[in-house]
Amino acid sequence: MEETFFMIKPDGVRRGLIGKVLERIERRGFRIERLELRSSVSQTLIDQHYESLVEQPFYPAIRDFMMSGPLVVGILSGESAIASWRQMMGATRPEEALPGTIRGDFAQAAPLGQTIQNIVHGSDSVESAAREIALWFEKEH
Ligand SMILES: Nc1nc2c(ncn2[C@@H]2O[C@H](COP(=O)(O)OP(=O)(O)OP(=O)(O)O)[C@@H](O)[C@H]2O)c(=O)[nH]1
Ligand SMILES: [Mg+2]
Repeated sequence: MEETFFMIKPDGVRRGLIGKVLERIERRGFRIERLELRSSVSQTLIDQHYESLVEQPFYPAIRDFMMSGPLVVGILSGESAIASWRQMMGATRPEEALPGTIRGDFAQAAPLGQTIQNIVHGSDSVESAAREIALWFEKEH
């Protein structure tokens, strides 16, 4: 059994997709270990979450987007949960995400110069899952 951290980003919440995303998670057979709506998150928390991207030129737009509204965070468990959830999310860029994936079914390519809005997040390795679970669920905010 493996645990992964997942998120429904502000675009997913804004568009009323919480139920549809959770329905897919349950249908696939993951166990939802934790689930919380966070109505606002600090810049520090987002910067820590995306610590590997903070230096990128496109990062400020991502930070603004992630702080633009409520988001849902949670922990899933299951066999190969990290890779399975990434598969269900689809590719980072909506125009590359296959139909059948969450991003491929619900997200559109960002207009030129605008931040990618891709509805969901999932940890990309065992190390990042442990780091993100600790960051979002085991620290004071
Ligand atoms: N503009 C721009 N944004 C990017 C680029 N690469 C990544 N991003 C944004 O940064 C976020 C994090 O990038 P990654 O961690 O590489 O992608 P990901 O794991 O599929 O997405 P997350 O679930 O958000 O972590 C993405 O969701 C995008 O919004 C890029 O080359 N250009
Ligand atoms: Mg990532």
